[in-house]
This record gives sequence, C-alpha cells and structure tokens, in this order.
Amino acid sequence: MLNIVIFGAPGSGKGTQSERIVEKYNINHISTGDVLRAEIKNGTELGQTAKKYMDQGQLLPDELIIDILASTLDNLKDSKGVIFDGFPRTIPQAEALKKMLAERGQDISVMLDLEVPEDILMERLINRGKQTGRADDNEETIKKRLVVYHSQTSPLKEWYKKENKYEQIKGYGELEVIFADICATIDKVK
Ligand code: B4P
Repeated sequence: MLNIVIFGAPGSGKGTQSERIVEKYNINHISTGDVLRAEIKNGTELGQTAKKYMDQGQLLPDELIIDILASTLDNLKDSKGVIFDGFPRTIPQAEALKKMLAERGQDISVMLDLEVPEDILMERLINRGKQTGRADDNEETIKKRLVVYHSQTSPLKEWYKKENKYEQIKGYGELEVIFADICATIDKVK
C-alpha cells in the first residue's frame, strides 16, 4: 500500500503534481480542496459552510474536515494506495490520519514537502485567479492563506520528521524536473 502525503504552501503545486503521481502509480487521489469546491458547486449545506472559511483564507474546523476525509476513505474500494493532497493541514488532522490508517493496518509511506519561495507562490496563485476566477485566489485572501499556512500547517514538517516520513522536494522550476525528483523519492519507499 502506497500512502503519500503531498504537502506545501498554497500554490506549491500539490494538485498539479498529484495528477501525475496518480497516473504513474495508479493510486487514488483525495484532495480536500477539490472535495470542498465540489460541495460548493453543488450548493450543499457543507458547501455553504466551507465557502465561508475558504473565502476568508481560513481552514475549516478540524472535526468537520476529518469527518469528510474518513468518509471519503471509507468509500475507496480495492485501493493500491492514496495520495492525500491538502490533508493534513494541522497537527490534529495528522494524528487523525495516522489513527485512521492504523485502524486499516496501514501507515503513511512518505510525506513530500514541496518547497517554493513566497514570491513565486503569490505569482502562481494570482495568475490562477485571473485564469480560473477561483474565489480564494486574490491577493488579499492569498496573503491570509499564507499566514494560516505558517502558523497552523508548517509545524507539520517537524511532526513528520519525528515520524521519519519527511522528504523535501524543490517545488519550483520545470514541472517535469519536479516530478522526476518526486518519483525518485517515492521509488525509495515503495
Ligand atoms: P487547496 O485546494 O488544497 O489549495 P492550494 O493549497 O491553494 O493548492 P495547490 O498547492 O494544490 O496548488 P496547485 O497545484 O493547484 O485548498 C483550498 C482551501 O480549502 C484552503 O485554503 C482551506 O480553506 C480549505 N481546505 C482544504 N483542505 C483543508 C484541510 N485539510 N483543513 C482545513 N481546510 C482545508 O498549483 C497552483 C498554481 O501553480 C496552478 O495554477 C499551477 O498550474 C501552478 N503551478 C504548479 N506547479 C508549477 C510549476 N512548477 N511552475 C509553474 N507553475 C506551477
């Protein structure tokens, strides 16, 4: 079972690289951001709640997102593994994920930290906002998301280092070069 956490600041390329990883390693992809955007699009109650947090650049409450993750995981059948994209984003989420996998006799294989300088992150997200109209990709909200990342999410690097799962990847430059580094790292733990 290949269970990967893909990690990094907003705009670091988690979603972009996850698509390639899924295709090459034939594992499932769980993107909490995509799940929430689908709920918003479908106008569900969960979507309405999620939108309030996302538009403010804030994280959803842990209990809510952990429940979503658990039910998404329960719905996977005959899985060869999962790439967790955008989850965990806090230490309680990481602890919950470890417990959920342990209950299934599994663990995380590796945590890939996509390291990208902040000026590049800003530029990428502002561009994406212009191209796609994504509501949280505007300068004011991006700045809030980066503050939240530094205070609530980046402590997970130390958490995964203690678990011996942490691998840093240079996340800027050519997409294919980044992907090759990722594959070399995954192949060591597979
Ligand atoms: P996410 O959808 O996870 O959004 P993200 O971190 O902004 O995106 P990502 O890193 O995947 O960037 P991408 O590959 O698209 O979360 C959105 C919101 O949902 C959060 O702010 C939060 O409110 C909520 N949420 C989600 N999960 C949660 C959780 N676990 N707990 C609580 N709340 C949660 O890349 C960005 C851009 O860069 C793209 O346009 C891409 O084309 C470009 N790009 C990528 N790699 C590049 C490269 N090498 N060179 C040039 N451009 C590149």
